[in-house]
Amino acid sequence: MPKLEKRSWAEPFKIKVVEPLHMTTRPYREHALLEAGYNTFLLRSRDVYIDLLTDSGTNAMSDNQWAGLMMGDEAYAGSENFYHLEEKVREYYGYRYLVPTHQGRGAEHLLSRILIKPGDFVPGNMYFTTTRLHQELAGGTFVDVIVDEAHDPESLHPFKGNIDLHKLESLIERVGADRISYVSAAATVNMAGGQPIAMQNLRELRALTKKHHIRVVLDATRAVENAWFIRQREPGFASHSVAQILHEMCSYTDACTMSGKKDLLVNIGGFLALNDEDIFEEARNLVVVYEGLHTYGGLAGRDLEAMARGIDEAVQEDHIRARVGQVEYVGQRLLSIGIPIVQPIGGHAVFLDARRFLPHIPQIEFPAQTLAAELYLESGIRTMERGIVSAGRDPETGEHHVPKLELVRLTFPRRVYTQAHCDVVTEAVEAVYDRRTQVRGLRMTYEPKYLRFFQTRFERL
Ligand code: PM9
Repeated sequence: MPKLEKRSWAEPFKIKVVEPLHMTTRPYREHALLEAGYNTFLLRSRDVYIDLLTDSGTNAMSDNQWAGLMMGDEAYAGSENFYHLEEKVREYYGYRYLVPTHQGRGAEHLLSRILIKPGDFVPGNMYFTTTRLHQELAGGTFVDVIVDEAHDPESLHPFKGNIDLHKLESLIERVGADRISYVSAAATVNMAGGQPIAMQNLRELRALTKKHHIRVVLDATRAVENAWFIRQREPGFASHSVAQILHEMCSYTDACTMSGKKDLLVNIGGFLALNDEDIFEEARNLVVVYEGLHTYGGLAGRDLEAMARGIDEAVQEDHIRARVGQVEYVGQRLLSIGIPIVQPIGGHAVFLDARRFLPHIPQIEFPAQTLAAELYLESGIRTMERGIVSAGRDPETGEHHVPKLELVRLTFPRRVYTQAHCDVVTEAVEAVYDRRTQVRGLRMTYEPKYLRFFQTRFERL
């Protein structure tokens, strides 16, 4: 058996408030899953034991952040907390202007409406569900320009989030720079398995796009995790702080959309941050229509404050080492018992490779959705499908998008679960793996129009 990566550090916090967990029986879960149409999004949280559905808004806030809630300035206009957040965004991300939004997709909506004209193309390093939908709703077409290695769960490329600049160049040649709204660069790349983009790649992207006068928009949702990977893996960065790396990453881009519910350790919140004054003026006007006044963007003052304080904490080395280290720990344990996962291990989650886990189930019978359902049945652990269901349908043809990656995401909320929980998780995965040949696929019984993975219902074949 390969040796386990040694974990020579412990969580850099102690627990002050606890929330009881509920364990259920298998017959109970069988019933709950049936009621939920075999979709883990439709389970009630009280029926879940360890919740690895997402790291979005599920983080534990620090005592400092909770104290910040009491400092919420709930004025309709000009809240002090807005100015605090603006100061922190300028300090760590480096953009001049800030437009708060209720969460990441609020920022994506504003930006897409402003920058995309019908018939435009938006190249990016793999699609993300909400990001692509807003691009499409604005009349754009997403074009995947990520490196090929990103679509191969077994490739050990250290920067599988990189943009293939040849793919981007040939798109520019084919459609013309005028029809490219912007390049959408995510750090890290969620759907590829939480994989980072390299600083060198961002620099080269900046040079290429500058030549063609094309903007670059960073999806900074997990950019701190990306910065950590750059420090670990990219030559020349070992002695840089995570904060310095984050700042440099942003400096090669014109704007960012942000879901603060991830890196920034809050339960709700997001923003659009940018350098261009004209676009800022437009976003500041549009936010009033869709989110709320430009100094609160759909959030309470206390939420803005928690996010401002979260930025300071997110870039602390102890924190980010433990956060990514916990995911690494689970990934290494699963590898050591032969479970097929995406490698290298990502920043926010371990991704099970459902194709190799359940090779007898064809993709059209939803192997990743099936595996997520089986894991819940086995153990009460909730995970998320990231395969053909998440990929949705082509809006032109109505056909399923058929992604190469058919994954189940075991997503770790920040500062929530202990190493003992992690061990229980690996044992549950192993138990399903041992009986994998008996598992049968699923059939769709209901499919909503947008972001179907949230609400689609299935039955067992
Ligand atoms: N990500 C996640 O679980 C939330 C639910 S799935 C849609 O991974 C990126 C890279 C994300 C992301 C949300 C958003 C949208 C944008 N970019 O959920 O609207 O991972 O705050 O952010 C989820 P909001």
